[in-house]
Amino acid sequence: MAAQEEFFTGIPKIPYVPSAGPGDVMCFKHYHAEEVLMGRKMEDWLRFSVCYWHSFCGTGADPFGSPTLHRPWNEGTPMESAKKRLRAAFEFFTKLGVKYYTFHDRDMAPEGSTLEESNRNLDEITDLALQLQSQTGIKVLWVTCNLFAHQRYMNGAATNPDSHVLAYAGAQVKKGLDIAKKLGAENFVFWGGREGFLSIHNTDVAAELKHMANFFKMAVKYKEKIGLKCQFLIEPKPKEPCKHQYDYDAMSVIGFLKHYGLESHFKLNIEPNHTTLAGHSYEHDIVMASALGMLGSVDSNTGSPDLGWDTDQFPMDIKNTTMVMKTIVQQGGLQPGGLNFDAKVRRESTDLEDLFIAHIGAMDTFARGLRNAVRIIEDGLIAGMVKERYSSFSHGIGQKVEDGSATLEEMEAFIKQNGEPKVTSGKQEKYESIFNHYI
Ligand code: XUL
Ligand code: CO
Repeated sequence: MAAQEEFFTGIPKIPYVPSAGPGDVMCFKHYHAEEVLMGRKMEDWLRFSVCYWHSFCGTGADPFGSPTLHRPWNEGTPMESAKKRLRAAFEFFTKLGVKYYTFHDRDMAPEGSTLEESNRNLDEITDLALQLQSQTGIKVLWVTCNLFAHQRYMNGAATNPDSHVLAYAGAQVKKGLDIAKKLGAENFVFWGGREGFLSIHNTDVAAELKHMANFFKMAVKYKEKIGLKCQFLIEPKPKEPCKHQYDYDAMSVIGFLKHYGLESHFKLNIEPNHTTLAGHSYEHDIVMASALGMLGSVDSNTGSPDLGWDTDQFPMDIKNTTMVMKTIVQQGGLQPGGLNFDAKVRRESTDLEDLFIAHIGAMDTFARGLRNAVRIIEDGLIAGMVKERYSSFSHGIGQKVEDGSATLEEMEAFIKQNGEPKVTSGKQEKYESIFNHYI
């Protein structure tokens, strides 16, 4: 057999070199896959994943400018380049040492002129994906269906006012679930980019929400029918491309799921750049989803908080990753979810090696976050202070509130007996100073 074409020539498997200097950006200085922290390998805490759409389909085009990223795999017919892209992607995953990848159906294989043709394309390309997976041991973290790019979806997919369009989306998701089963995907994501509205005047919100819930119920039913054992995830985002998206943020999605009785079938895939677009702090939705037992996976990227749009940058802020990893370690990990780099190199970062530099930098940032989080948790100082802050709920009237047996009459009797509570400092700056000690 002829040797396969190499796309990232001159780049070896990325090594771990903790002593490397500041200018050495093609090695890990903090991420050491095999090292065990709190009883688990770093790679199992972090479960890194590379996304297909930005890293292998991204062109660098923006609304004001043409493509800047000219990749060697974009050659030949759409099907030929889909195969080259897949081989390039697996070379990249292997050299980077990342065990998971994510993709949309339409970035893996080109859309045909009919559903049947699109499905045939997907069958052919995923045959090759399956072969490359078994050769390398690389796995699918999640699959998703692109229900937003084609013009048929301009008024929504599951929330489209035309049931014909909704049916198309259903047919597409059916195939997406089959592909997820074929490739052994560990999760399946729904991101509702066009599930929302541009104008409230032409929108029946109650009908659309009900249709979306029924759409999810169909997906749950089909998943069970084919015996697909993966976690369903919804990815919140407040806006862009719609003016308002129904899956606004973690709490809106959890409320939606509970309202329609879907909460046991789904968890959340939180993307911090979406969280900041919703006006929250970076870690907000990760903390909220985790607190309610609904954090399933993370699209680990960042925005520029001074911009109002989704820039999908690689996460390079150690304070942010420390807060995220603290939450993840405290909930016992993300499995079967992971940290998926839904991030793109800037359109000005045009070298092929920039793809490596970006991922390595972000992986090291998360590795530092993990190391910091482990020290915070093992020291127990902050946890002890928080425990003390809530200690009044472990006995007496507080305990009755805790276990749900207290009444308002008891509250009144307690106050008549004990009078005004004393003022207790929240000690915010003390917590912030202690947190900074670990960074
Ligand atoms: C869009 C976004 C998507 C989803 C998958 O903002 O984050 O790439 O992650 O469709
Ligand atoms: Co995302």
